[in-house]
Amino acid sequence: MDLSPAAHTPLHPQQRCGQDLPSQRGYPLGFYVSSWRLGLGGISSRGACRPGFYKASSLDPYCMKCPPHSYSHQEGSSQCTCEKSYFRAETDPRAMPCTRPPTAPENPISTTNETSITLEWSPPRDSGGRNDITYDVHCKKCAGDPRECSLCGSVLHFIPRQFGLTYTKVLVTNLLPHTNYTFDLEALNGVSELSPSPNQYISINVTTSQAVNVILKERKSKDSITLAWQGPDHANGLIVEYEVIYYEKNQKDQNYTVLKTKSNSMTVDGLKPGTTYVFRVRARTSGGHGTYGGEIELETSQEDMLAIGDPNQPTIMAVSVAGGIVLLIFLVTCFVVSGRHCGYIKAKQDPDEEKLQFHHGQVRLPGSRTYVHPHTYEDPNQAVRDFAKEIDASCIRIERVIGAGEFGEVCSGRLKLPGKREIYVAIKSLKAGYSEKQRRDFLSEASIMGQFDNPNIIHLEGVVTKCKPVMIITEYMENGSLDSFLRKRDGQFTVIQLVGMLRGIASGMKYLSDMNYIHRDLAARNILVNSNFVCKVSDFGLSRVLEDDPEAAYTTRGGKIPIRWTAPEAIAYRKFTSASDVWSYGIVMWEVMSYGERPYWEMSNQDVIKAIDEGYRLPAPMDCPAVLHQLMLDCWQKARGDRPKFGQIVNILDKLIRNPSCLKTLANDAAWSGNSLQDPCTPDSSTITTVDEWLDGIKMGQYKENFASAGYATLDTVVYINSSDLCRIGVTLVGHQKRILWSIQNLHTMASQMHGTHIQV
Ligand code: ACK
Repeated sequence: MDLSPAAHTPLHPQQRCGQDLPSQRGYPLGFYVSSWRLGLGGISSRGACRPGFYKASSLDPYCMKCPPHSYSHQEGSSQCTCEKSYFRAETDPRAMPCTRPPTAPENPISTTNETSITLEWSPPRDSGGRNDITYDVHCKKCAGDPRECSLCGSVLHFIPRQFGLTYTKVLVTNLLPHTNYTFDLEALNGVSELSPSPNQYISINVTTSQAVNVILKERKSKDSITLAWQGPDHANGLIVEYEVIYYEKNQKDQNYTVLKTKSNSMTVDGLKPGTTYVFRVRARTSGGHGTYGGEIELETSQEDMLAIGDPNQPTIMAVSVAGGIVLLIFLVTCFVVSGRHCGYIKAKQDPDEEKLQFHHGQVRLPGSRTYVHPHTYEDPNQAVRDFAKEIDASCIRIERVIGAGEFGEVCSGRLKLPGKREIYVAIKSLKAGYSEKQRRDFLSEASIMGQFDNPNIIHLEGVVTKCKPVMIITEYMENGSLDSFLRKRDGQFTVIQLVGMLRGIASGMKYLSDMNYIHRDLAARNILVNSNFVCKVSDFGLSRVLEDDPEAAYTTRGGKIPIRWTAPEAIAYRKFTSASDVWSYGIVMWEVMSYGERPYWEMSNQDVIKAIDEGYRLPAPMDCPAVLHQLMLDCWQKARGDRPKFGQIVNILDKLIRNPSCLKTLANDAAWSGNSLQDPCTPDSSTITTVDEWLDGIKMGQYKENFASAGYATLDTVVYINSSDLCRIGVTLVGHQKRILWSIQNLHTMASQMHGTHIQV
């Protein structure tokens, strides 16, 4: 069998079935084609053009048929009038069809970086018949209540510009910290201003984070440093406390300390003389934690002395004394209220491994950890109290059931806390008749989730434990879990949008690994997607890997593990680390790039384990950029030390987003390597003899009749099919087209590699 490369050209991401790609800017392809020229056929007995025809100039020899979406009712018309809702721009030739404004841009996605945001979107579904689309971005700023929104004014910077954008991406900088913004993305074309209807737009809501940036003053002695700082300019609520993190320069990985205070100053003592320390401060308001401000490096003095050149010494002394007292009261209160569990304690998942360190009345963190395993608490209810806010059940309105979890139903609803605006939430409830252990395990998810504060980690609103049913309330993610979301939208995103989603997940995982939290069940089904297509890592229950995940299977050692997503060392001897999470992340990348395909398809778990052990890895999904497949392969390095860290993955993806040209080379362009698993979409070519068998083999049997009636009777004819042929045959879904074209390509490759090195699925 021979297959010319042109025979299976992939679809352009924006191309829809039966729709040609645009040609000349502004005008639809072929509008000038002479099919509208009808010669004498359009001339009446009196020599004038008949209705439905026109002649632009009396010198023209022919009458022209009115172009699409226009008409002429009278004889002798010199031009045709546009139908209702269609228009002709001043510069449009009369022979050009009338066009209309575009629909709204689609699939908006935002990436927030403190006070700057990148917005990206897909072109409108309907361009209105034109090819001169531009985009305008309008911005509103809302202080909590949507009724209090105002225009953003000219303080924001839009790069490359705010109006008349020709690309589907813009960077917005200079945003206020911790503020809600709404960006309306509007698509326009050459006739938008002629239409009386408002332009169609789509909104993206984003919230910037809040940083404490400025450390105003400092005072140093040989073993202490006093800091004072200014709170964020625009906090999103009352400041509850500040958190100061510090460590010896270059020693962050060994040891750092987190302290809390309600004051705007703090004296940190017990420091080494003549040593440089790095400090960062963040605020916590009723709305949650802000981001840490920039790093400040300060060196303790060799001798006891006050900072030179500080004109505010008396003030700072007073502030520091006040701060010290507040801090002391705060710490004492914590000890009284929480027993041994004050502030942050070590973040290890094995409760026995390390002991807490107390030092100078502070809680010291061995290593760079802040995650606290609920098992480190003698009383797990205390962990819930420490990390999750108790919500009064009367503030919650349950609206509908959206799914089922191990412990009970998952519902959507609304939460209205006093003094706050109503928000949509997801509500997980614990079904009646639970045991104490089930209650503890159920609530452990809240104790874990409540410690995280990151835009790519699902946010805990609080818990209801004082009445039944016991509930966990989280932010609502409109698009549900990532795997089903992608399956529903097969082929609908640009590669950059997919990379944006992957970047979000990697960033959430970096945050978790920085906190020394190991997820163990990272998979697309455990990622949730909101209305802006922001992906957030979820599913933090203690027992979930064992019980809740339908993918988890028992291993020979008795553990229950989601085999297809899990690194070999974790399957073999339960070595779960951030590096094993990286392996799972590689599988998530594959799931995303294949729009929710099942990893290793229908292979059995045993075959997957064997294939991986023999060195086989998943091949690149259809249309997957080569760099992304390479990154997946890196995540699947056998030696876990050779896998990239999440921080490196975020950096790589950031670079790709900044330089999309790196994504142009597709992995499928290269010949199959011996390191690939055979595509299950391509059945064993030696056993296929008919088109029907082939279609059944790739689960596209529903198109048998379409192929037959289009005259594709033998496999030889099938191999020349391209995407336009598929449209004509009646295969209109992009996902199905991709599957068929990919299979054709692989049929061809298989034929030339028959009896080759691939393992049989
Ligand atoms: O794919 P889904 O719609 O997304 O179905 C599952 C179901 O509940 C059972 O887990 C959905 N789900 C879970 N948490 C949330 C959430 N925070 N927001 C929206 N849907 C959620 C999940």
